[in-house]
Amino acid sequence: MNSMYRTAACALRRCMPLLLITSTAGFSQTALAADYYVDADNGDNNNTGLIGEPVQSVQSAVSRAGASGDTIHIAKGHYQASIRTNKSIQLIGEGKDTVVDADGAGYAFSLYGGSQMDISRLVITGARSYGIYQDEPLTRFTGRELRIVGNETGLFIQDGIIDLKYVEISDNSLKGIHLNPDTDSAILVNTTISGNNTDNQSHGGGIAAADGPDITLRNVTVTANNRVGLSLYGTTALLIIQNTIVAGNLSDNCWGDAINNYTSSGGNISNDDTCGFDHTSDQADSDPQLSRLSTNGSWLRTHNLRSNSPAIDAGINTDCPTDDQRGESRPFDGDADQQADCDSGALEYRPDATIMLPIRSSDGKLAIVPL
Ligand SMILES: [Ca+2]
Ligand SMILES: [Ca+2]
Repeated sequence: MNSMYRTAACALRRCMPLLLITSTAGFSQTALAADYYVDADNGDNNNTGLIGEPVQSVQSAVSRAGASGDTIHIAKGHYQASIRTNKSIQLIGEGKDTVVDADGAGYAFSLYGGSQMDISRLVITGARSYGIYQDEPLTRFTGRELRIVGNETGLFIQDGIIDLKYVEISDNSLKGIHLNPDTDSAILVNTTISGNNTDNQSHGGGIAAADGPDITLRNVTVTANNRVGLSLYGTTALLIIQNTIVAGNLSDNCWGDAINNYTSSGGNISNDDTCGFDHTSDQADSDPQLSRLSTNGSWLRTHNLRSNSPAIDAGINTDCPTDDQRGESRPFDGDADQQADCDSGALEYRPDATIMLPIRSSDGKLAIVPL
């Protein structure tokens, strides 16, 4: 009987190689999975791709990787790429300056046939159709710390599971995420879906799902999408929706018959009544007072909450993530009532530092006082 254990996975800002342990009929062997390196400026595709000998293209490193368990480290740089792979590997970039640009090709990444694909710390852009296309069969795609921006559709999922955390999906010209019926589940945490459907196409928007997928949204912000925020229809099931803002989308925030077929987990806010937010802690018809999409201290853009936002300390603390999309800790006492409660949405509000002013008092001494 064979078994494979993943002993370490990519965590926020820190990723570890995989350790594979294979046991066969009483015999066992242990091997470190390989690490490959890509550097647009200093790499050469004639290199081995091992440490100290980076290749130049992402595709070259993917070609060198084994079928399962290897990790590809992508240095800062601009990479023109359209990669189709069925390998179960990890790709790790270096944040805002590691850009994978499909440059008008149909996709930046097309994933199929693997059991697990992890991509983190990249900007994915420039796809004529899909930033990430998850074909069938793929068991699971995990995305962490990604900007998926400037494609036609950010993610188009045909099958399997997508698991997204700390992800910005913005300014795609048609949709943020499309989930086809064979999609098993979509799990989104600390993720912002904003400003999609820049071309104002009739069926665009934030998230669209048809007949089948089970969806979990926890501390997600869906706003400013041109037309519908959440389009859910048929047998799509919204398993969990908690501490999520669906507001300020061009037409209805939510649409589709599946919207009427779920139980809210609470802490949600919408500025209309189309989402069926009926938990006692939900706020329908309530403007969450979002600021514009901005970095807010992270390279992954978010919508900050204005100081009068009803989303501040309005979330459910059960299963509140321990940090927000920026990596700032949660929950934080944003309304200064000595009770730290989770906020709704992808960002945990922190009041601006109090501005202090020096003044000279009547006796001539300097004092520092709040503005
Ligand atoms: Ca809070
Ligand atoms: Ca509080």
